Amino acid sequence: MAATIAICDDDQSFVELTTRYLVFHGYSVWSAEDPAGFTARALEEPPDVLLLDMQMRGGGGPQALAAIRECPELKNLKVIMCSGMPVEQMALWAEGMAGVKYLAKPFDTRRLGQLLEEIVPKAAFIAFTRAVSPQMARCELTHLERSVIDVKRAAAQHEAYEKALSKAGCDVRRLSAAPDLPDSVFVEDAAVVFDELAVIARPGAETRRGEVVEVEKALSGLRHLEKIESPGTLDGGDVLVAGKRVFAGRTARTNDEGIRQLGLLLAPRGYVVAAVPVTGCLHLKSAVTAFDENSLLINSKWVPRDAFPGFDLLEIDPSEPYAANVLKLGETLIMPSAFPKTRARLEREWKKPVIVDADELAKAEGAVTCCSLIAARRPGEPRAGC
Ligand code: CIR
Repeated sequence: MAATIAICDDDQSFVELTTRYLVFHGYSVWSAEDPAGFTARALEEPPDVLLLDMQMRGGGGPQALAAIRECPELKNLKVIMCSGMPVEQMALWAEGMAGVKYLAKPFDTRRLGQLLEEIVPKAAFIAFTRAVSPQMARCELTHLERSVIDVKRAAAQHEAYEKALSKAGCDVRRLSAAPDLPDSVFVEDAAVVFDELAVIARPGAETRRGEVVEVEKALSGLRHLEKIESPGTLDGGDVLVAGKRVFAGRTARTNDEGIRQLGLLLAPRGYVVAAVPVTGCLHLKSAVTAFDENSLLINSKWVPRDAFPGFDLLEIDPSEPYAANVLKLGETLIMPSAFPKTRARLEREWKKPVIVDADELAKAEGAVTCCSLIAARRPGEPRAGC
């Protein structure tokens, strides 16, 4: 989750400008105009960092800092003191106080950004997610028989999955829910995010086209956007990115025109797109995903091995055809609990994956990559499996 920054300052225009900057950079922010107001709220809603003004009408920052250090719940709080005074003078005021940094006003907001990065390093990835729709039972199904979906159980599994994403280093951002769109939890299909741009998909299933609107809004502040246009269709779940090599599944959802447009959008940025035939499953990434930059987990009954020259290919256990969908984030590999035999193979060949229950979501033909849309926070962050 995003780090929370509290601002304690009685200068409203400073608070407004700084809040705008911080929110734009993905922080949660709240403010108080005096130390008493700050302490009361901080006990309810502890921040990660306090931006504390030195000279407020109702009492100075140094006294406030001393009071915070005496409060057991807040004594370890990281503080950035700010004032119109020179930094050296501020440092004298708070001499000997651990966990305090200084910023002289007016300050360059980028300097504030750098200080915050040092104090609370941001997550390496942003993971967009979306709540399970109460209408999930009406989801699209292609290769599975319809079975009763326990929406509450699916939602609980989805929440646990979001926690696993956080633990893996993601800043998890839930998009506003779309209760009328049964498949909206599967955000992966609405876009593909690269370091240089994001491509807004045009889902092959008409019932899913409305899902892209909110995803496009969310990505617009983060990346340059391009779009797959009619008559092209493309689902994000059909696009496997491994460095500059991009594989696009030719499926019932993604057509040749969609793949052609993707290739044209990516070529100027140095990516090479290869079309891959897929049979027997919904998306390319139902059949193959990456468990490290050079290694793919594959079900070669659904996708040919020779489509991936130069990669090490690990076969799933044949008794677990749906096991090839795993989500790699930095050093973490997330995998569903339903595939113990393939998991044992992965543990032998790679290392222990993080296991989540996803069987209720799987009844809607979804798997672990489908429930999030991952964007590297810093370009170049290794994220095989996207
Ligand atoms: C669909 O058929 O579109 C949904 N019920 C499942 C989508 C799963 N998404 C994915 O594999 N990327």
